[in-house]
Amino acid sequence: QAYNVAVLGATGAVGRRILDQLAKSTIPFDQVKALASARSAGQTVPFKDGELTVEEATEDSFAGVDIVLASAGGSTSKALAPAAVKAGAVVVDNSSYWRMNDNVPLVVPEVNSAALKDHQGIIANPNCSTIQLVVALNLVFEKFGLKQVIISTYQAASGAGKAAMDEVLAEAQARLLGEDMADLAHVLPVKGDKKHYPLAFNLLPQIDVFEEEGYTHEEYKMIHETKKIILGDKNAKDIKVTGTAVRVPVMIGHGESVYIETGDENATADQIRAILADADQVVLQDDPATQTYPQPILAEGRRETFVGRIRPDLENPGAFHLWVVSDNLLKGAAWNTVEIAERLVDMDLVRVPDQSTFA
Ligand code: A2P
Ligand code: 11C
Repeated sequence: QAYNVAVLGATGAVGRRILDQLAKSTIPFDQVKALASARSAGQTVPFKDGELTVEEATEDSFAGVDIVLASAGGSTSKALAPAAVKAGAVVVDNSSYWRMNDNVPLVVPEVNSAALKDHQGIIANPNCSTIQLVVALNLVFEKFGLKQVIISTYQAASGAGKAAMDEVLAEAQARLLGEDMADLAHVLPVKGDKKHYPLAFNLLPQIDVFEEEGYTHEEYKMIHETKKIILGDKNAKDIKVTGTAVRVPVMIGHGESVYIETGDENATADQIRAILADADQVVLQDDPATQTYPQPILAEGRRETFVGRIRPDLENPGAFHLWVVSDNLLKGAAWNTVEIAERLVDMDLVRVPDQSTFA
């Protein structure tokens, strides 16, 4: 069987990569539709050796479509995903809108593809910083248990979209020419927030808007999404998760410094290295003698998650530090979305159940 696929948000940084990953995937596709806002209707986007003409996404766009791969923002997914499901399509959504909904599995295939069995037509793709974290931690959790996880992120500008990337480059250029760069900040740290600061030659400890207790929305996403994915249907004790999310002047590839307390005081760094060396879609880059460790410029364009700097905490037995890097636009977004669709095909789950709450 071949599937008709629609990519919603096909003109965006992630949507273009979804088309590329779809072309390289094992999904047997027939027709592929590129959908975006009315602004882009009639434009073309590259696909395989040719191009697709972009159509405006409306509630009527999904007739005959089997799979929707969506990355068009939360409000678009809120409005259009139910319409797609009503038309009989299964939606894999990269926005944050559906992630914490009890009727929506939140999936990283290497970690919890079993959750796909309960889908009701909408499957959510987690936040990029969550995905690489759970890929690195899941097998450690299964072997030793996890009591606590503390994350500090070093997140690339591309997480905030193309306009943010362009802004950083313009700021860097101005600074190198000896000009004032403060006036060039219009997007970061958060497009809709009151103040904007340059990211070039700077660090911004704000990703997304501030919420209760002084945490940002990005920090809450990492906390809640990690618990939903890792704890999932397993009989695990609650894991304590917290973190600080920081934007750094890198274009592509998020870094994460991760502190974990396992449930086994005798666990060793060599055991953790051995687990990660065998893990699906993880690349171990961990050799201080040869200065080998993950770096964003080495991860760009790759589907895997890279882990290194694995070392025991010097005070707490069973606790470790890790450094985790992944391409936030690929494993953090486009590839994970397409990979979920691959699993749906492999598990024969490309269908909307009769009792769906969304249909
Ligand atoms: P468009 O290019 O027409 O605005 P990014 O996050 O890189 O900015 O990409 C966002 C994607 O979501 C783009 O493809 C964008 O299309 C699409 N999009 C934004 N708003 C809508 C909407 N109301 N309906 C459909 N697609 C939308
Ligand atoms: C960032 N993590 O780096 C964000 C981008 O919930 O899918 C992804 C937002 C999301 O700014």
